[in-house]
Amino acid sequence: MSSVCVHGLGYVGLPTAAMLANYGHSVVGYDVDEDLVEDLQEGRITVDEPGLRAFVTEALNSENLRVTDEVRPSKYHIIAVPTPFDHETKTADLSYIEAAGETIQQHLRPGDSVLLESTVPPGTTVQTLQPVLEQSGLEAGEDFALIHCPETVLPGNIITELRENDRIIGGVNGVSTEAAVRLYDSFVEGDIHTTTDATTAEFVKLIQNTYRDTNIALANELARVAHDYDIDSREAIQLANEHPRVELHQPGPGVGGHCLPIDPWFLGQNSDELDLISTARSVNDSMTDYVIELVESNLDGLAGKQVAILGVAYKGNVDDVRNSPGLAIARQLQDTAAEVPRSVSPDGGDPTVTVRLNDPHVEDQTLDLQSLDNATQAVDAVVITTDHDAYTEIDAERLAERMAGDLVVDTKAIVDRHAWKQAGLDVIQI
Ligand code: SAJ
Repeated sequence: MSSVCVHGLGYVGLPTAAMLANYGHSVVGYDVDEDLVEDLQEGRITVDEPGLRAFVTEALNSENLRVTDEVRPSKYHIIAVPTPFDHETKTADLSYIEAAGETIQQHLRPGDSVLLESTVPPGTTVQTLQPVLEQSGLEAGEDFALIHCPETVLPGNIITELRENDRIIGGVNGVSTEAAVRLYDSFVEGDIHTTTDATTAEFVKLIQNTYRDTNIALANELARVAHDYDIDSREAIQLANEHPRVELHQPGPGVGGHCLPIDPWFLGQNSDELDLISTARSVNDSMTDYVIELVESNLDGLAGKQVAILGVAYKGNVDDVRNSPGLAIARQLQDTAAEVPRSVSPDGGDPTVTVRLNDPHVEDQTLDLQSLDNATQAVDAVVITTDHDAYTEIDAERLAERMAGDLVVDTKAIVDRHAWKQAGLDVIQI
């Protein structure tokens, strides 16, 4: 069993720290956010991730996990800090990684290992992190091990995936790779794949998310084409996927979260070759416009209309609103309405669109979230933007009675279209 210091206690670092602690390692969880440290020290775990609260509590109670605002010398340092992306310049902010490296180098000893788990542009481990760590006077690969080991956990299923997913381990040399394998082998039940090139490991992580983003873009484009032929895109995709070498993803209102909409751009940090990849990004980003066009054309204009958006989380059954398609649609609807000149609004009346938001998983004081009943009362249209399980249980007849209009745009195709039509609703699915 080893001593481990996990730097960054977010949605990857915290479960990783708890996992290692629950497998008997002596773990220090460190974060620069003093409020977060205090919350965790007092057992408050605020992330809405299935099973996480009990899992972290178990680790804290065992005393194998201690949360501190001080770094300790440790055999392993794992970095799981954010790498924010600037959409204007299309560059990643690596300052959190540099800061973590700066802290670690002050405690680094010969024989220690430093593992970077954060998602980064290719080359970051060697070009950005290594020089900072070597300020310690120690040499990467010689005196200490340096490894990129990308996290691959799916929000909503983190604890299971942390244990069961395969891992890619890319050390800067063989000795580094072996040191990391020893640690991950203690809890990973999936296969561990190794490469002795950290940059390859960084690249692999990015192309996994790029594959998914590009595949979803194809599904989104096909859904729009299918709509023009009056075909059910989901049925067509399901049938196409019966072929042993076809695996199309599902269309929707766009791609949200903090990985798929961003990671493909990391590939472009030092390459001009992103052609299909950037087009796929544009296709996915344009889905919010497409949803609005569907609402607008089926309501004969937006001016003066009331629209309920069901789902501001970026995907089903999570509470995370980062790059949420639902929120983007809500904001765009309001902006579109603001641009409608008064002269073209029907009867010269109020040109603004009233947008109401509902989400059973999200608690966000900055958003005016309403109960399902309030959000849908007297609206002209309902747009379902997130595949929360709760939305599959909506009573269509009660909804139809509450709404003023009858339009439902179900961007995730989660409701029973035929039953909802029988309840008097006009359901359009993407
Ligand atoms: N989505 C679709 N159609 C699909 C699947 C997803 O429109 O068929 C949308 C979702 O609704 C959501 C977005 O894509 O808005 C992203 O959701 P996701 O479930 O595909 O992925 P994330 O961002 O929650 O997690 C991804 C995962 N990557 C892969 O599956 C390759 C996860 O394993 C990574 O660990 C995570 O990114 C990460 O941290 O990089």
